Amino acid sequence: DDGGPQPEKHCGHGRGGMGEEVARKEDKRFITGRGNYVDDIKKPGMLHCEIVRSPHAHARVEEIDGSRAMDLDGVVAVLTADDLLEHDLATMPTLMDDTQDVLVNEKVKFQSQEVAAVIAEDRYTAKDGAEKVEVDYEVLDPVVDAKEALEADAPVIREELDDQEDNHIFDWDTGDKEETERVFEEADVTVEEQMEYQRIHPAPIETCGAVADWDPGKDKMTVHMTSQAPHAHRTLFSQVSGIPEHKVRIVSPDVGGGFGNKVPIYPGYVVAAAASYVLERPVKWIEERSENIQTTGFARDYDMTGEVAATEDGVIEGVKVDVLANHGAYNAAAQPSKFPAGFFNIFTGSYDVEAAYGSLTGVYTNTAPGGVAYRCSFRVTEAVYLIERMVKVLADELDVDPAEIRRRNFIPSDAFPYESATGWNYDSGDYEKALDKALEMADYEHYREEQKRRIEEDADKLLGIGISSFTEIVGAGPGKQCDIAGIEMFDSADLRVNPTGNAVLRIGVQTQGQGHETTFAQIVAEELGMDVDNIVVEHGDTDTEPYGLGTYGSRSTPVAGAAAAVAARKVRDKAKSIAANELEAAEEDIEWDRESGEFHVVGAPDRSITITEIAAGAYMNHPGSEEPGLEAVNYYDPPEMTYPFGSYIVVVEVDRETGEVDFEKFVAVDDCGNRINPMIIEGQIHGGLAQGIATAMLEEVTYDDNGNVTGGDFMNYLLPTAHEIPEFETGHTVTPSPHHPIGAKGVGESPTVGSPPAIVNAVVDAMSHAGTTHVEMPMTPDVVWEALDEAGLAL
Ligand code: PCD
Repeated sequence: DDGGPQPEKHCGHGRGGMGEEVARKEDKRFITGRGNYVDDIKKPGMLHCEIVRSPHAHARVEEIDGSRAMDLDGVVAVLTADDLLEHDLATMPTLMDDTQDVLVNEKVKFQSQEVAAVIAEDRYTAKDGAEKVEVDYEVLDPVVDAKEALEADAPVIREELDDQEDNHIFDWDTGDKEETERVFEEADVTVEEQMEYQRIHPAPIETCGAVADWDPGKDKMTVHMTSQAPHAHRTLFSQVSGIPEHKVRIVSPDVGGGFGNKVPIYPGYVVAAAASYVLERPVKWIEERSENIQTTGFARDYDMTGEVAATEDGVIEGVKVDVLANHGAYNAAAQPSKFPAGFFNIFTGSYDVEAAYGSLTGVYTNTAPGGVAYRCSFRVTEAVYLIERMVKVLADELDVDPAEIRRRNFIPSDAFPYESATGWNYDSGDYEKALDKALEMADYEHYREEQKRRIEEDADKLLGIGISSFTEIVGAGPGKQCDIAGIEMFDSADLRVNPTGNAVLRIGVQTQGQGHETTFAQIVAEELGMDVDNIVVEHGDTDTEPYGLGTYGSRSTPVAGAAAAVAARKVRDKAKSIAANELEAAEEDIEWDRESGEFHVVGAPDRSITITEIAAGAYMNHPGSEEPGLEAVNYYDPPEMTYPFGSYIVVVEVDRETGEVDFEKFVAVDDCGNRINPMIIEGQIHGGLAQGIATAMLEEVTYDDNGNVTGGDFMNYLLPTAHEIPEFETGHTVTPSPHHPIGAKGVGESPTVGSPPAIVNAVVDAMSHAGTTHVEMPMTPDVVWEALDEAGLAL
C-alpha cells in the first residue's frame, strides 16, 4: 500500500478525491424542490394519525371516551393503551433499558405525553377527532426540578417499577477518588464553580414523522421514517412487534436535520405502525413543532459543580466534577448502553491532568424524557463546557492570561497517543498550534489592550474575550465498548463497480444534511482513481444497504468513512489482478499510482490502465484466477475513537445599560485530521457555531411548577436567525488520526461542543475585573444585566 493520503497533499488530482471542494451532489434535488421527506410520501389509501396528549404533567387516566370522535365523518379508529395491549405494543423499550408507555397505560408522567391516537381519512379530520376525545384525569402533584425530585416528600413518578421508591435512577462515577482527594488536599490553589447546562432541544427544521405500511399479502411492514439509525431501528421494531426482521423495512428518505433528535424511537412511530397493522392501510403520522419540542428527546439538563486543583503557577493537578442529571420521566437517553453518563468522562479536556474524579446522579422528573446527543457525542458537550469554564475560573483566580494558562496545561503534541486520567486514549493532537493560530487570527493582543482601555475609561460598553481549546471524542465504537441495545457500533460500506466503470456505494449511515452523497463518493474517488461524478452513494434503506448503526456522535466519517476506504482498497486489490491480466504482467509487478489514479507495470509507467478499463475487464475478460465482477464489502470496527479539537476565540461587547451582548469577532480554528471536503467542513462549522450561539444566548426548554412546558414552541424557545449570527472567521490545522485509514476525524459536532464555553467565557471576561466568575446560559439580556448589576457594573 502507498500509506494512504497525506495531510493536505492530496488536493487536486482533479478527480474530486480527498481535499477537493466538490459541490454537493445532493443539492440539485434539494434546491429544485425535489427532495423527498417523510411528509412528501403519499400512498394510495393512506390514513392520518393524530395523537391526543395530556394537558397535565402528572395524572392518573381514569377513563378515555372516544365515541364523540368516532361520530365524526372520516374518523376510522381511536386507539388507546387497551388496544395496543392486545398486540403487546402498549410499551416499548428505551435505548437505556427503561420501558416507556407508547400510549399512557395508567399514569401520565409528563405534559403532552401520548394518551390516545385518532386515525382518520385526512389530517384535518384526525385533528378534529383528537379534540373530541374525552379523557378523565385524576391530577397528581408533579415535580419538575431534579433537586426537588430527590427530596423525601417528592411524588414518586415511577411507582409502577419494582423496587422504585423514589425518583433516583442511577449513580455513576469515574476516575480515582482517593488520588484526586489527595491531590486536592496538597494543592496550592483550588477553585470551585457551580453551573447549569440548561435543557435545550435539537429542533430540526423537519419534525419527526412516519408512514407505516403493513402489507398483509407479503406479511411485511415498511416504515418510512425520520431516522438517524435505520438498521438499529429495524432490529428494535422487529423485537418490539414480533414481526421477523427480514419482514421489516425501514426507509429513512431525505431527512431535514437530525441533530440527535432522530436517534430514539418515539411513540408516534409505533402508533403509526400498530394502526397500519390493525387497519391494513398505510398510516402517516407527522408531528407539529410544539409536539416535537415538548415530547421528543431533549438535550443536556445537567447541574454541574466543577473543582480544579492547581499549583500557584496555574499548572492543573486535579479535576473533580459532580453532576445532577435530569432525565425526565423515563431513562431514554440515546447513548451507548454501557455509558449512563455518555462520554461525560472526557472532562479533563485538552489538559494533562494527573488525577480526576467524576460522579453523577440521574433522576426522574415529570418532564419529557431525553438526554439525546444534540450535536454532541453523548454528553461530551457538557464535559467540554465544564472544563473550559473551569480553566477560565482558575485563570481569573490566579490572574494569569487565559491563553497562557491553557498553554501551561495542554497535553504536549509528542505525548500522543495519550491516556487521560479517566482512561481514554486520545489518538492525536496539537493543541498549542491550533490555539496560536486562533490567537493570531483574532488579533488577541489588540483586543486585550482595547479591553483595558475601556475599563480605564469607564466605557458604557465593556469588552470580553473568551477562549475555548476543546477536545472532542467522536466515532463510536469500538463495538466491544459501545453498543446500542446490544448491537455493536461498527459501520459498513458496500462498493460495486459496474461494467462501464461507474460505481454504487451503499453505506450503513444516514445523512440528514451533512453531504454524505458527496463526501463518501470523494473517499472512493480518492482510493480508486475514479472520477467523483461516476460514484453514486445510497443510504437509508434497510432492504438494500449493509447493516450500520447510524449517524450521530459524528461517527459517519470515523467509522463508515473508514469502511468506505477499506472497501475501495479491497476493490483496488482485486483490480490489480485484473490489470495484470489486461497488461499481461505479473500481479506483483502492478502498481497503483495515487496521483494519476492508474495502474501500471513497475518501471514502465506507459504500460498503464485505468479503473474504467479494469471494470470492463472484470466483467468481459476476467482472469481465470478470480471470480467475475468487481465489488467489496467492509464492516469496520474502529480500534479507537477519534479526537478532533480546536480553539475558538470570541470577542464580545457587553452593554452595561441593557445587558445586550454583541459579537465583535468570532474565530474558529478546527482540526479534524485529514479533510475530505473543506467546503462541506466550513458549512458544518458555520451551522454548528450557530447552534452553539443558540445554546449560549437563547435556547432553553422551561417548565413552571405545575409541570407546564413554558418553552415549548418557537415563540418561547428562541432559535437564532441570521440577524443574531455574526460573521465567522474559520481556520484549520491538520493532525491526522493515526488509526483511521484516511487519517480523518469527525467534525460535525465540534463547533456546537466547543463554542458555548468560549461565548460564556467572553461575557464573564467582560466583567471578571469586577469579580464575576460565572454567568448562566442562556445569556439573555436580563441575565447579563443581573450579572452586571451584581458586579456593580450595570448602568
Ligand atoms: N467531513 C469531511 N472531512 C472530515 C470530517 C468530516 O469532509 N475530516 C464531512 C463528512 O464527510 C460529512 C460532514 O463533514 O459530510 C460531517 O462529518 P462527521 O463529523 O463525520 O459527522 P456525521 O456523522 O457525518 O454527521 C453527524 C453530525 C451530527 S452528530 C450532528 S448532530 C449534526 C452534524 O452532523 N447534524 C447535522 N451536522 C449536521 N448537518 C446538517 N446539515 N444536518 C444535521 O442534522 Mo448528533 O449526535 O446526531 O446529535
